[in-house]
Amino acid sequence: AIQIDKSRFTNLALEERENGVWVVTLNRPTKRNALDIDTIEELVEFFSVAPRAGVSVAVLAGSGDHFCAGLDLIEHHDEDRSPADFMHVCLRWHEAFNKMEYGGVPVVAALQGAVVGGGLELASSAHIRVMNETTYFALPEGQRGLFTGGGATIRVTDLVGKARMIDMMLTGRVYQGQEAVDLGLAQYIVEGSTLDRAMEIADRISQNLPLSNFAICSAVSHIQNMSALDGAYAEAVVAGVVNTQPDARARLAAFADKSAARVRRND
Ligand code: 1HE
Repeated sequence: AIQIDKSRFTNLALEERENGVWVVTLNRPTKRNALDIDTIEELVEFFSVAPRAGVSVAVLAGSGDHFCAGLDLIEHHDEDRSPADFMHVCLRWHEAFNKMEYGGVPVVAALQGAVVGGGLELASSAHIRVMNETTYFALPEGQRGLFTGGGATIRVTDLVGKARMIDMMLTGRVYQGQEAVDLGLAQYIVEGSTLDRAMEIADRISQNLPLSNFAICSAVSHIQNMSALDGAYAEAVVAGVVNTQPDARARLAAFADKSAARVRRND
């Protein structure tokens, strides 16, 4: 497997935990983890190699009280970018976020405080989002004279629907608490540490076979972009590979000999 050279990362703090779970922490708390171009490049690098480096699950976190304040507005102001410059910036964001969504490594985001603008674009590229009572979601681009450039038109619209997405962009509406879960912005709301719960979720996911996780965290997204006809075909091909993997034989045998856990309703 490829080795991840942690010394190449400064805006991201990388930590390897048990069972191939890696914690990837946005590490500019004094800037509320705003996404400058260096951070985006580090995300591209990490999520490009992670699928081949034995990363079973990536837990994405932000240091400090806020997950992520979105685009680094100071850098954007100082650089005084041309349209072409900023288009290329956005294409790097897409490179990073597409690697996350389609790369096959499950990404669990631990969210606290502001998850706004590009921070929401980043969070919406994760497969699972965990929030708590401090977490809030918004798209302040409209008020800043900006537009989303990191995939929100696609991913946030997928989560909340077109009408809510447009309302969030036009009015800067903030969603928080249980309502945010009900809308689909997060799947879990917890009291206290979102990182602790994200780690528990990651640990559970890491018990699955890697090829199953790869398929879940790449095929569902790819198939969503296909027609139903082509998607059904792709699903059959993926299932052909995954459902006959040699490592699955032991799990099937355990079911057959009744030693495997049964699926039961929650108590
Ligand atoms: C930043 C940024 C940033 C904070 N870029 N530096 N995003 C926004 O419009 C969100 C802008 N940020 C905020 O609304 C607030 O900063 C927060 C709610 C996130 C946090 O509030 P607070 O009171 O804890 O912090 P603060 O005092 O506002 O900021 C602390 C420092 O972080 C300060 O720097 P300092 O050097 O003066 O100490 C801020 O300048 C810095 N900071 N947010 C740069 N975003 C691909 S297109 C994507 C489009 C977008 O994402 S638009 C951006 C939307």
